[in-house]
Amino acid sequence: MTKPVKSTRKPHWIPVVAGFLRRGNQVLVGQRPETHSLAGLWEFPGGKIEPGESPEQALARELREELGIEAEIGALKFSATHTYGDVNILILFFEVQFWKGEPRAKHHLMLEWIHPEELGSRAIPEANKKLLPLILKTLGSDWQRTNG
Ligand code: DGT
Repeated sequence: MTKPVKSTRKPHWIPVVAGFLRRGNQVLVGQRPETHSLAGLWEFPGGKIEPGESPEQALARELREELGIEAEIGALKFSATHTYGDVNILILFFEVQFWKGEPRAKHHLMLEWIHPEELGSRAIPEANKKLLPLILKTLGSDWQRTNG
């Protein structure tokens, strides 16, 4: 009988949330600050879930801290896993359709509203590159439903 191979280290999973904020047919992206990992890359606003928070609470907090808005967190669109060296992330992407206030770059180097197709030519996190077809499909089909 073969025994299952035991790993000496437990995988370390970091739960992360990110939001798709839309304006017309554009989506909001922010450029990661110099002081953080993946500096300069364009990401969807969000961050790590803190202990005791639900994913929605975490995303609402991150959007308050990063953009200065009070947001109503919508539907979970999809989740994915990604490994950066010895760090594993589980990332949940939510739709965010309603918020109070105008997003300001309180954390990012800058914010931009872009057409989703533009994501393909931007420097974005590896995790999102892998997910690009799914991201485009999600944003594309939503817009068709909302706009037309
Ligand atoms: P901190 O304060 O340094 O713990 O940072 P947080 O809580 O703002 O979290 P952050 O942004 O450093 O961690 C999010 C992780 O998820 C990071 O490894 C980058 C990765 N990630 C991949 N795609 C995205 C995305 O679209 N948005 C965000 N926010 N993070 C992403």
